[in-house]
Amino acid sequence: MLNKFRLWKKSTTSSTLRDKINEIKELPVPEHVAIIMDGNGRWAKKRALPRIAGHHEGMKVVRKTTMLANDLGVKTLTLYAFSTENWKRPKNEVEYIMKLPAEFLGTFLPELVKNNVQVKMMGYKDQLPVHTLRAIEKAIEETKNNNGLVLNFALNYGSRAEILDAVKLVLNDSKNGILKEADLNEEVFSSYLMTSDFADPDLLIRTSGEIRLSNFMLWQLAYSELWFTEVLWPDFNEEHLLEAIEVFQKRQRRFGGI
Ligand code: V07
Repeated sequence: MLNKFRLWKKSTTSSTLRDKINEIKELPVPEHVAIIMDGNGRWAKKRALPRIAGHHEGMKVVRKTTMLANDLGVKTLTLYAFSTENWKRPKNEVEYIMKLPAEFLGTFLPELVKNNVQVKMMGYKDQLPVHTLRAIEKAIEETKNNNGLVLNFALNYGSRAEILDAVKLVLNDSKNGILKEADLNEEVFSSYLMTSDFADPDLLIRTSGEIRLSNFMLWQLAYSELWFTEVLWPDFNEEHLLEAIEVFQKRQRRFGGI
């Protein structure tokens, strides 16, 4: 009887998004999802649009992804919005991208507040334009007491620099007698990284068909499930996120079975 039911359920292809969400919620959902939002420029090029049009479209996908992750009960969503390498892009493109946090928050901050989302940021703040940093810090402040999804933007972030800086902090604490060599272990070292507030990602998603980490959370992704898709970030929708989480759940089940 149970098998029959399962068979019937499997062959039902017309299940709505809501059904799928509820199905996924029955199994453990990854607590921390990290996403490399790649393919915005290529999406624009395919449509003969300027690259900035792809970034703007990608921004809308950030909102939809955040809302679904929150709905699913994901605890932390880390989005790679800008790498330390991205400064090499044309000046006008960088200037445009740096206006996106303020535009995003100008439009969606009330919704984030209403949905109990907490905004955070990791990365090198010093090099960011003041208008960019001000907008983000206002959002961090206004959402600091929320206890739903943590929406963590990696902005001007690079993992090797992060690790190197952690080593320097460790050396300094060692010199000052705050940290003894014998007390340094993986957990303690982790606390010197920018991600000290977060658990390691359970699932990494990268869009746009590149099978690389590109200097993103190298230490933190040591044991994470990796999911790569050809879908370009502006085309990434609810179905795609659910698919990635479904695959994650299947892998976890197999792992648990052995
Ligand atoms: C950016 C849109 C998404 C695709 C990837 C590149 C372009 C949202 C933000 C953002 C950042 C901080 C914050 C609120 C929103 C953002 C950058 C680029 C730099 F508090 N999208 N988005 N920031 N893109």
